[in-house]
Amino acid sequence: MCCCGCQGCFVLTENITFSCFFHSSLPRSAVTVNCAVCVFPQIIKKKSWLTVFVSEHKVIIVGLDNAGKTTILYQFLMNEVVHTSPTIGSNVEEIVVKNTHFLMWDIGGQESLRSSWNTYYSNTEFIILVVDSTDRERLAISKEELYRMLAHEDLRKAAVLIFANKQDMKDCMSAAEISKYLTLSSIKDHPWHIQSCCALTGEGLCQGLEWMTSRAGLR
Ligand code: G3D
Ligand code: MG
Repeated sequence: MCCCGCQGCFVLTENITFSCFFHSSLPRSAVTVNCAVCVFPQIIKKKSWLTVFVSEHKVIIVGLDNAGKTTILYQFLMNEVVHTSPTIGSNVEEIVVKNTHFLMWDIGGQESLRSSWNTYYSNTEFIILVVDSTDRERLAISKEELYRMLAHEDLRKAAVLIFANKQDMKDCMSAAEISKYLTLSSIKDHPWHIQSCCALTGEGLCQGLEWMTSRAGLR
């Protein structure tokens, strides 16, 4: 179903949401999918007079598949764990923290989707990189993706929050270990912060959001 209630545009698999290019700068609470026919009525309906004057900070949530990106997004939004399926395309939600509005794009992390991450980069102020702290084998790939993003012109001014997720799991790597492996201390041209967390309980997520909120205030 389209986000304006229109039924006829797309057939969606349960738990998979799509986001529409036209709505990238619009605040919303829950997004399913938009069709061309519905775009303009939707703009009028969703963009209330109040929110026209509120500046919004665009955030992309990236990381390999299964890292916990979608779980984190919905913990932010609802403070509860939602059942997730691999994200095809993206989910987008508006999160408001202390009057700071973040428009968060959770982007699918499967290998086949990573080459299209750059289509989301324009106007991004924050990158949230989610790392599965138990996934030692693929940490090198996360590192490669991180440095590829940091070198991208459209992300020149972006700040990076790294979530070392799944800290509840036995034998997980600590945030310090991940930081060392990712050589975060060598990053001088982007503000960064690493935060250990558990998306299932929400532990550590607020601290990450607080860091982002404090940085958003500096812009
Ligand atoms: P993704 O969006 O990065 O691909 P998801 O990842 O949010 O879909 O999460 C992938 C799986 O990891 C889900 O399990 C989810 O419940 C689990 N997960 C996410 N965060 C944590 C965490 O902090 N700790 C633990 N133990 N598991 C977590 P399923 O079983 O549904 O595939
Ligand atoms: Mg996902």
